Amino acid sequence: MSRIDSAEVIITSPGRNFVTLKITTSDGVVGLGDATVNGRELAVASYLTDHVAPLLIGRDPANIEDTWQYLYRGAYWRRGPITMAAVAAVDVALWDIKAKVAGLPLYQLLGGASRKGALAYGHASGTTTEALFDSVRNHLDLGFRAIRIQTGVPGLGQVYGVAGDQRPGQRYDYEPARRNVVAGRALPVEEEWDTAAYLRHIPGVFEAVRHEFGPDLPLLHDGHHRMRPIEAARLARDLEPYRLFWLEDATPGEDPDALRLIRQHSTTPLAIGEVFNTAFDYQTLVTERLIDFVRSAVTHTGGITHMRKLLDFAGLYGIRSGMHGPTDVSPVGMAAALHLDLAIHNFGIQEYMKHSDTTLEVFRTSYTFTDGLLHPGVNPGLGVDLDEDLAARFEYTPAYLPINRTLDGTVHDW
Ligand code: EZ4
Ligand code: CO
Repeated sequence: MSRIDSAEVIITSPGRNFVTLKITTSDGVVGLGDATVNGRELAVASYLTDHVAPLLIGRDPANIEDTWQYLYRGAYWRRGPITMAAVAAVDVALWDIKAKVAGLPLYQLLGGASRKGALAYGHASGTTTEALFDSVRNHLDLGFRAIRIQTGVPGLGQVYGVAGDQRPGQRYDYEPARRNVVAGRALPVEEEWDTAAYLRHIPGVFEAVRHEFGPDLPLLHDGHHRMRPIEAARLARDLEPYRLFWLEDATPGEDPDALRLIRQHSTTPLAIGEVFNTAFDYQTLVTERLIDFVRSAVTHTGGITHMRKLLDFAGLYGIRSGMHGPTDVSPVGMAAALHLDLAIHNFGIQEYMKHSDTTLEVFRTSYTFTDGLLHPGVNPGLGVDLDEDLAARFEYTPAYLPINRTLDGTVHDW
């Protein structure tokens, strides 16, 4: 029997922070798992190093389901983003090992390919409509066949999800977490937010985009959890003529009843779940058909083992996948998503923000993006190698997601 010999946590920051779990077996096989939780990286690193790695030594790496249940139930304190990212990292590393031992790309162990590649959507954004159009054209030139639309709002400064100083032709390079040091302390940036101004502005933006780019291009929009239920219902209704692929995170994730209210008023497809971490978070949303897409990331929702169950469950209700794929999911987490995307039947779309060149030097990936489709590649396992010497050169640097305040200074949902 093969044994787990070591489980090490590698923290690196090639432009942004990543936490990676590296499991090595007694046969010398190495598996990688992503454990990056944006802005809370050291919490999950400690969870793994102090409470999970010691438990793994000597276990059979082949028994993935058993290890998943052992960690999930054994913790007693079930669920939560830190716990589930830690469990996910172990799970993905063990799937990587199993597929390497089999000499197969991971998707083959998940049932093989159900499609040629995973339809990806890119993030177009602009502080003005003109800048947005330029960004959309840039994405079309890159081959994207589906595009998320975010814009600035008149009267507000920097808005979350919108790249700041974009120049024509420049690669979209928005990084949600920011390194902001005030008097020696890393603090979240504080941004202004006004929902009424946003609700007035967005329908016109979509009208302009449809006018410019036609009726066929799949368009998506992310509300970043910023609306109250009735505001979200209004926006979903106002956007109906523009036939969105989805409206994402219209309301805060912890309130599933809010989606029921949106549903009562609109046929705009709804997506939610990037801040969810178990299938239980989706139970009502799925059985009552309150959503159309599951936004979880493999990295944040218990790994391949748990995501597969969640997506099979959602598939019974006609609900499809739309996995989270921001730059804070590492290339290891992205590769895991792509293997699952390729294998499941109820795939919908995959979010794709290309990592920086520096990140891709540290994490060497075999996945490809061609003609709008992502493919995990055919290397055994996940198909990602980590250059540890290079990784060690990029030290952890605190970076946080912004805080939103309304014009009177109240902390706002987002
Ligand atoms: O806010 O990844 O759909 N994508 C997003 C992202 C998330 C960040 C949080 O870490 O909403 O930009
Ligand atoms: Co989102």
